[in-house]
This record gives sequence, C-alpha cells and structure tokens, in this order.
Amino acid sequence: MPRLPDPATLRELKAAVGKESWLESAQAVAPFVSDFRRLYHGATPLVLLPRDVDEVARILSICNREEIGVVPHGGNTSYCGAATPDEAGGQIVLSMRRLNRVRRIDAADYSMVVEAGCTLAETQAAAREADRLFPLSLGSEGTAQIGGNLSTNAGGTAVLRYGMMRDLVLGLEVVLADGRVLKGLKSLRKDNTGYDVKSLFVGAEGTLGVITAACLKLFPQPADTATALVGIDLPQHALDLLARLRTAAGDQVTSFELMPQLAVELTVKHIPGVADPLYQGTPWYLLIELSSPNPQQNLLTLLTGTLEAAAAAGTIRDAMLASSIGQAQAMWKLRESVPEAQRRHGASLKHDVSVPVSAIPRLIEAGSALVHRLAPEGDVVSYGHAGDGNLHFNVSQKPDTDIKSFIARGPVLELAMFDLVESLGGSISAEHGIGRLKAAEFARRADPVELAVMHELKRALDPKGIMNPGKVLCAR
Ligand code: 2HG
Ligand code: ZN
Repeated sequence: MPRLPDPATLRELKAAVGKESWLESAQAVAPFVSDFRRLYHGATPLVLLPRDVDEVARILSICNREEIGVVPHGGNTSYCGAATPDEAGGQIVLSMRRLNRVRRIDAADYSMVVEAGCTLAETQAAAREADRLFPLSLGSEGTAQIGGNLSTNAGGTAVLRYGMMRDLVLGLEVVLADGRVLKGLKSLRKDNTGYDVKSLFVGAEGTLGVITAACLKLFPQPADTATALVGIDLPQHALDLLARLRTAAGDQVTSFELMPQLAVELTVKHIPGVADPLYQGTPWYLLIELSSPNPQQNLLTLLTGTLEAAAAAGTIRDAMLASSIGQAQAMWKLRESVPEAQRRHGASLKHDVSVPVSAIPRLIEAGSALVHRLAPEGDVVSYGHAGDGNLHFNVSQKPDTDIKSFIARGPVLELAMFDLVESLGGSISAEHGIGRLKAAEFARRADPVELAVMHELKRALDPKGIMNPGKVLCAR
C-alpha cells in the first residue's frame, strides 16, 4: 500500500524537476484534484510538471523507493475520474503538459512521434502540416492529451474507419514504476518479435507505467468528403442504411452517429447557433460522413444515390446533404454539442456502453424500458457511435423534477443497464474507460481469469502498487 510522503521526500521530488516545475499551494493544485465531471474531489501535497522523460524516470524511482502513489494527469477530460488523486492527500500528481514536443514526422513512413502532453488537436495540426491525417477525433480534442488518449484507448467519431487509439499506435516510450525507461518508439507495421508489450499500456489508465511519447500511424488527408444528416423512424433502419453504405462505399464510411430527436431538440435549445436542418422532425437522426483521399471519388453522388435507394425502400424519411464545408461543420456542431446541451439542461446519468452493432435496436428498446421503470424523473438521451455499437445511453433529468431523487436512481439503473448490456454480449465501458468510477463493477463482472491475469501483470510491473492506485483494478 502506498504511503504518505514525508517532507524530505517532497524536497527530493521538487529537486528532481527543478525550479518552477512544481506546484503545492492549495490554489495552484486545485485544477489537478477535481475531475472534469466534478464527481471526485481529491487532495495532493505536490503537482510535478516534468519537461522530459529523464525527469519522469527520476520522479518514479523516488516514488517507488518511498512507496508513494503517483497519478498521471493529462488534459483532465476523463469521464471516470481516472486522473484525480484520492482524498487521503498522499498521492503525487504528475502533470504531462510540459512534455509536449512533436519529436518527428515522417510523411513517407506515414508516422509521427509525439510526446504525451501534446493535445490531440496539436497532434492533428502537426500531421496536417505534413499533408497527413491523424484520424482520432473527439469533442474534447482541444484539451485531451495524447498520453490520456492512449491510456484510455480513446475512441470518438471516426472509429468505424480508423479504429480506436490502440489501432493507431505503432510504438511507445514508457517509464515503468521503478523508473526504468522502455524505449519502444519503432514505427514498424510488421514486427513479430514476441509479446506486444506496448499494448499493455494502452487502456491501462496509467496503472502500469507512464507513457511519455508515442509513435502514431498517419493516413492520407481526405480530399473528398460527403456529409449528411438523415432522419429515420426506427433504430433498425439505421442498421439497414449502414449496411447499404458499407456495400456502396466500403471503408470510406468514416462516421455513423445516431441521435434521438430529444438530443437534437436539447442542443438547438441550449447551444447558440445550432439549428435542426431537417424539414420535419423524425424520431431519430443520423450524422453520416464518407471520406476519401481521392478527389475524383465523387462521394456526394455516391451518398445521394445510397440515400435515394434507402428512401425508396422506406428506411429513411428525410435527409439533408451538406453542400459546403460550413454546412458540414454545422451538422458536426449539432452532434458534438449534445453532451454540453445535456449538461446545460440539468443533471444526467451516463452509461457509455457497447453491444454488437446488430443489437443496437434491442439495447435501445430494453434500455429505454429500464429508464421508464427505474428512473421515471429522467428522459432517455441515448446517442453516439452507432456504427461502432457504442451508445452513450444517457438520461437527462426532466424539467421540474427533484434533482436529488433523480440522482438517487443512478446506482440501481446502472446495475440494470450493465446487466442488460452484458446479456447482449456488450461492454460496460465502450470508450471512456474504467477509472475509479467503474472499478468495482468491472471487478464484479470481468471474467475471473482475465481479471486475475490483469492483477498478475499489475504485480509484475508495479509490485508496490504506486501507479494510479484505485483506478481500473480494485486493491485485493
Ligand atoms: C461523445 O461521444 C462523448 O460525445 C461524450 O463521448 C459522451 O457525454 C457523454 O456522455
Ligand atoms: Zn463518445
């Protein structure tokens, strides 16, 4: 069990990073001890802001020797409290924000090496300057950092085409709990030399070591894009349309996002400048994007033809194709503002879950029935990455209901929702991770052998349990 640091150790840690690279006053550490959703309010005696991998290595070897807990901290956009220290006040926060260099871009190799503290938006921009695409795309990309994206195996809105963060990483540099540095920044697509060690650190949420840099996959920049907002009556129709699109356009289908009418209404109501472009409201909306690096692909014609065929077959009711970049951006703003609109509307209960794509209609039907029965003060706002089988099965507090009784419904509803998801062969965390929020449920529901393997790996790589204690795995 990690211990509380004594004054001599705190002095040694400050000396490891040098002047102006640490914070300790209550005011200065405040942004590092509460999570984005304000679910957790921890405490820390010290926030360290190292500038390079050697400083991170020095910090970890001191913390390991003294058995002090370390909480790696990126853009603080975790939905699960993964980057927040506990309330006991003994854990050191390790901010990665000063490790933010782009070390190398190799356009011909379609790869780049960036440090963990680069934001996702900075990484995308650096790739763009080299006429390449780094395709991970998510609402918090201006703040979220690459280290956090890797540590949570982030997803977002282009997973259908490019995969999750795990699929986008070629190599990693990692500082292990004892301060050793694993130098694995190779950019190879083919490397069959034993275990895939780097993959262990992806999705580990900083519990096995600290990712300090990554070699990432790049792609050609899209030169042709077609975007549409489509109105449908039933979730089953979304699956029919997805199949048509995949047959017509293969992996050019980049995004396939589903929103209920209520999500659109809340966003139009609460977010200035957002409008519903469809002529008539429909129960469900789809935001679809096709993209290709080939400027001659004529994706607009392809998308129009596919939508016309779907309309003739009765699976779509209305559609608006973006005829300018501005219109496409407005459609994306509508989709990406749904979480903020929900926040402005009132309290919400969130469930980031996934099921096989074919089970999405059943999830929506059975999940909505659960909400009506177990949280009658709430409205279902289940939206998200339908093409990946990932819905944010969220529930928004109804206006004029009591917030306390609504929030009190959370635990029972969550259990029922997770049972449902499991019965459909799904996952209780699709893309937001486990953190502290879901650690207990994960321990209860994981395959016992798989969980035992995870604990064995944790003991092997972090025998003193200093790395992000209490996240992902519960203490045994
Ligand atoms: C999204 O897809 C994000 O918009 C946030 O993953 C989801 O706020 C949420 O529940
Ligand atoms: Zn999402």
